[in-house]
Amino acid sequence: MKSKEIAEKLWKADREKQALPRFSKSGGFSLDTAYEIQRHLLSLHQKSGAKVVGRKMGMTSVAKMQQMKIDAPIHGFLTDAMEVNDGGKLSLSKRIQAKVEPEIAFLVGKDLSGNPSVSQCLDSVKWVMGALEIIDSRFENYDFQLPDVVADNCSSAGFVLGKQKVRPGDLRGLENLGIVLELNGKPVQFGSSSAILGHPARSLADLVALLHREGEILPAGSIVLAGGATAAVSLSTGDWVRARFDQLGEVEFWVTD
Ligand code: OOG
Ligand code: MG
Repeated sequence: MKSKEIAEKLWKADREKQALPRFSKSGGFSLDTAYEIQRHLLSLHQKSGAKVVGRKMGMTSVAKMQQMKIDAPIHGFLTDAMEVNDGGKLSLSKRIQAKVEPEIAFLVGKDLSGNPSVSQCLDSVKWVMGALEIIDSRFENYDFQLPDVVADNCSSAGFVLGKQKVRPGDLRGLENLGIVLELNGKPVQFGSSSAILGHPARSLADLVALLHREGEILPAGSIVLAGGATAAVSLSTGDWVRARFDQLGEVEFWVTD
């Protein structure tokens, strides 16, 4: 199958809420091909009217690597159509098997390119925010290998940005912020921003380096999710999800039919 056809299958699986067996079960493809498929998938999102607003990193913490049994950082794209407002509603009517995970988000104020250092990345960050990511694998039971999940845009389905925006210089230790994920008022996951490659800005630096390998840059204005700091939690209708972050406030949403 050609990359374009695989992207169309993933797009259809998402639109029709019909999860697929992982491609790696029947031969699969390389990681380079997986990113090519992801780029075709992006054009399908764009054809439907969505606009790219940023990028996400995945598998940047031990908690996620252990949960998903994949140990290499990966990246995907975020579009305006994926955004859910803080305090808003997430409808499961369009989702297959949605899960949520707390993340640290950046708004990048200056273009980032090449292989920047962590401090160069921090200099370019305008805002740091607490965030929640909604993931929804297009593979049955989240059963995938590295190239599968990359092709599937790293399971991306949605994101919520906290209203509180903080400049990196105004934070006392971006590399060790406590994070609590609550489901219906009960804490279900605990983490720290240190779980994200030791420092969330390391994830940003790795993202820019990965994009550079593909001949791309991270433009000013991009939103970046640095990767889950805890394992992800499954969502059901009626759930109230809230994440609480040291120095970055709270982010929440409600899950509806
Ligand atoms: C893949 C997405 C990984 C993260 O933050 O590590 C990810 C998955 O878990 O299905 O978003
Ligand atoms: Mg994530």
